[in-house]
Amino acid sequence: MLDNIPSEIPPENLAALAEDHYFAANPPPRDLDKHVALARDFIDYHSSAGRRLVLITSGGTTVPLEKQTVRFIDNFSAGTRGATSAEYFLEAGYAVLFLHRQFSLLPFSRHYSHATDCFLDFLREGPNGSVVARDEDTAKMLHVLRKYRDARDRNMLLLLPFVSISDYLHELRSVAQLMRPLGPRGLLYLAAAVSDFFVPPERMSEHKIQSTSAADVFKRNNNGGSQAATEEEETFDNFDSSPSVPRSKRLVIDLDPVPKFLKNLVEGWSPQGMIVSFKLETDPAILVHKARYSLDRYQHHLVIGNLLSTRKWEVVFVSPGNPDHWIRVPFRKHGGESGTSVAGTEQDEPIDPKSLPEGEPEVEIESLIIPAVQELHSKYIRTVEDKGQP
Ligand code: PAZ
Repeated sequence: MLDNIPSEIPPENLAALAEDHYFAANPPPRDLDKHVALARDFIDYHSSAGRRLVLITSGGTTVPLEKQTVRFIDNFSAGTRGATSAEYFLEAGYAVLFLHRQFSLLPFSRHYSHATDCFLDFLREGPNGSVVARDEDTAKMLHVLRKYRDARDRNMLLLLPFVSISDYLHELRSVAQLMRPLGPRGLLYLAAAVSDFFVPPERMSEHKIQSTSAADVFKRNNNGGSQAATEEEETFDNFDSSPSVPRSKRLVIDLDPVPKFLKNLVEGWSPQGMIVSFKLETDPAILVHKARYSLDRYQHHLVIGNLLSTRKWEVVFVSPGNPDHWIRVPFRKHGGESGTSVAGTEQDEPIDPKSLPEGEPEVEIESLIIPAVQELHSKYIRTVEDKGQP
């Protein structure tokens, strides 16, 4: 972290200093150069066609505890929001650069992965040793396959994976900087669930963190220690049933805050693109306040607030100069009279999760979010083009 900041550095330069420090200290992902080359070609292709392009970030980031990573901290995000949004952006004519957590949900294939059924359950053996879709799944699978093939064949979808928080930040910075030629036609839709904390490299163990001191004793013995000490140490480990584990045997993880780079993104990396961030909370009482605070602090264009328990049913749009705008999928109140439809934008506070029906909504909320974002993006482009700047 930035200890010893020289007092003569003006506060407005602190963000740049934090950026330089973070990116110098945390190594880039191995494939960054390859990804940058792919992203550059993709962006240039769509930029010269005058097309809108959206960078979607999706899925969670890992926080490695070791440099040769065996253990890491992770979060809940499966990438549903990002992958589903990508399909609706493609539908709306956007080229989509999909920066996603490796092995999280992908547009189109999401319909058949991470499902309750194994994907093999959608298939059966056909004539002459062929493999075909089950009859009841054929129509939907063909529909999804055609859309996927169309997006790929027309070079409208680029998939770039990341794993850790530092991979994510390196990739985001590089891709956002490449988006400059798009001007206001570039849209950044930051739906990834990014860790707020990390282990800085100077405090990260190179090798797997040990749960016993056997390795220390091994090293000591190699330097002339005794066999008796080895046996004594090896029998004591963290899996002992002793109710009170001494502090020396615990794994205490000390995390630093991840620098907030939204300011750098807004002011430096992608100064002309429209920037949409997401804010996730679990406490309904603070959601709108936190979303508005983020908007005021980073001065970007839209914060989409959502609650963990209701994120597939409602979100709130918080944007400069506009009242909070709730978007909801129509639903019938759980336990309410049949036909009682609660929907729309009238209710201006979070819905009670207990009133929601069981299971998944019939409508994907992204089918409502993307047209609303698209409308704001159109306004944004007009404003920038009229004024000559955002
Ligand atoms: O990936 P998912 O569909 O399970 O969840 C989506 C989400 C809740 C991660 C996303 O909508 C979101 O709020 N992302 C930002 C999280 C945050 O950093 O506050």
